[in-house]
Amino acid sequence: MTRDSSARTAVLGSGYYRHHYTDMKPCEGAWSKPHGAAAEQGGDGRGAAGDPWKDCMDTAVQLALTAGQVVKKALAEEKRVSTKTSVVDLVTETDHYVEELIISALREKFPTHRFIGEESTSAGSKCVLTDSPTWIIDPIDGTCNFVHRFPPVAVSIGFAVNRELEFGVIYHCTEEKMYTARKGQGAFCNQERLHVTKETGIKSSLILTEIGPKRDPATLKLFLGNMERLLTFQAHGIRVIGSATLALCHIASGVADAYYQFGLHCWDLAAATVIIREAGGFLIDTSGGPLDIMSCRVVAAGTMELAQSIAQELQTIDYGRDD
Ligand code: LIP
Repeated sequence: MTRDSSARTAVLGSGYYRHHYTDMKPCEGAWSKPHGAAAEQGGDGRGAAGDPWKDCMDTAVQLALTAGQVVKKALAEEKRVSTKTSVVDLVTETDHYVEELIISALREKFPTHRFIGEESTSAGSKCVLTDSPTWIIDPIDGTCNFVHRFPPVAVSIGFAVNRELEFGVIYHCTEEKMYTARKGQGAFCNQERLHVTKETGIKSSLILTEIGPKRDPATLKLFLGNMERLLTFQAHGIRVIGSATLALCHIASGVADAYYQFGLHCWDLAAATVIIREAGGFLIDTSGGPLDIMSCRVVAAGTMELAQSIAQELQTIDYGRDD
């Protein structure tokens, strides 16, 4: 991987899109230019005219796209892999490079804003949400997938002000899908409006989850026990795709009914929370109480009934808190 700053310039200096790798196709697509009625009403999930955070959201979409192309290119390349909290909690130089690319570009454009990034937090930066405008970034969600070249890999950028999530952007790097949502303006994937399912019962629902980085026998027993209880209720199936953000986007898209996990982080949740809520869905704590994005646990579903039913069946796996 070559380090240079043209990617950042491509986002900040050039208006829409000057790409940095000569062999990459121009950064245009259905999602890059709002069109038709969606554009007039600002209903493209990207903030209406006069929206104080529209420029921030447009910049987030451009950065997710540029970062996504860096990730897609690196997917096929040799990778230097190291571990973090456990032998299965992986990180590569591309995770660091992409996070630096995104945060340095945002810091230059929005010098007073705050940043929470997965890799800078792992390196010791504070992971605290304040009232200040704050960007919550996962440079590569699904790093284990990325290392194995397994397709579900995403870039996730969330934005909060006064501790309230305002918008979310998630880019599926291999399927070139841009998921966006602005609070109060709906959720979209490449301009297609998203809607959750109306499934209310565990029976006949399709559920997604993730294993999390802890693999000690006690944790695995709790994890498998949770799955077993939900399958005993005749859930149609449980899927593990290795990316929390893309699994949550599947709930927002209505291609699955619910998701639960212990061991994810605020950077996995921030953007996806806005996208699911704007698609008509619900996110709660695994205890059944309100969502806390710093709690390392979540249940998300198309209906509150299903979310609560799943929460009742879950035994807690403790991962502490991010903050
Ligand atoms: C991953 C999440 C996954 C979780 C992993 C890890 P990363 O994020 O997508 O749901 O099980 O432990 O947190 O590390 O690839 O950004």
